[in-house]
Amino acid sequence: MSDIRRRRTFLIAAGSALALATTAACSSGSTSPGSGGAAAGAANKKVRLITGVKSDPFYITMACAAQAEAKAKGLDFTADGSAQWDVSVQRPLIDSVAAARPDGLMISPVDTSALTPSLRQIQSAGTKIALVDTSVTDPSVGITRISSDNEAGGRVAAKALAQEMRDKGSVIVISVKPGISTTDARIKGFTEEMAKHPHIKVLPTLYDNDQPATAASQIQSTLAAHPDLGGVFAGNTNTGQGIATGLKQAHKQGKVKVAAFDAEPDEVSALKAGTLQVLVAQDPAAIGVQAVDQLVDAFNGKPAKNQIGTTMVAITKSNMNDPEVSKYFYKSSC
Ligand code: T6T
Repeated sequence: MSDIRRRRTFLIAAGSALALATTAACSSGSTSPGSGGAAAGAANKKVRLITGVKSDPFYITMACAAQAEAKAKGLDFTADGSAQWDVSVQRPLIDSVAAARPDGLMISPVDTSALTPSLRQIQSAGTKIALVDTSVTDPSVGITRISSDNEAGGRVAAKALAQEMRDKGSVIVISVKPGISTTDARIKGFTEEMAKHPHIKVLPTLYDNDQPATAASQIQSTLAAHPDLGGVFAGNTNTGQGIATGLKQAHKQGKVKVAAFDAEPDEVSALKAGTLQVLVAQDPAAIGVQAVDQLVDAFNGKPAKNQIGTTMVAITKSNMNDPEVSKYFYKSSC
């Protein structure tokens, strides 16, 4: 297969959203990501980032790129994040931002509705909100929503897993918790696509609360109850990590096929070892950069793009050493 064709086979264009993203970058008049300088309107504006989980390499990668872009655009930027995926942990961070009344807030809300009243209050006090990665159900919150096309990512995971499973056996989805816009969309896309494979039985979804140890024990109890288990879809990094651990503990690595979202270091190592078979990597850096640029446009009186879709990449052992692919591996530090 030619290089170009091979390259095309792993990029998952976020459909029209990706086209929109490209269009946005070109037509909104904003300087392209990474370029220096910003019109006077944005100079020294205060922008705060609150991520879903501070220690998560997906959000670390996003924050590093956003920090660099904010510096290049002359913004006063700081990043923070929850210690764990929990409304009661993220709410105090939001409250402290509300008190500081920054010019811009980039946030990955850990729930689609519980934090909306606080976000609406911040927005009505004049802070421009960019929703990055996760979002909220209320369409009035945020000048822009920037994320992967998570349903499409779930569909790709289902297609890849069905192929790995030779289109037969049982499969289970393990994810974080219900009520997260991104992982809910992945599950939707996955189960709708898997419904097209009549010889694959989809077991009830399990939730691990973003705890790898929980995912590890869940996969082992599933194996005990369903000896024909042939595949697993892991909804995010910690779940992918936990499933890899659980399969190794059960001596089933490589026998039970796994498609996992994201590409944090432990997932990449598990892919290399053959414990995971497919990673659906996102582009958290692009999400961070695009959010900074949309806020700069807004500070300069330009219209923001309501919805921006960023790229995802299907990574396997066979393409993971391609620099065009490995550039999507997440970082654990800047
Ligand atoms: O998968 C990402 C992110 O897109 C999702 O919203 C929450 O989990 C991650 O941060 C990975 O742990």
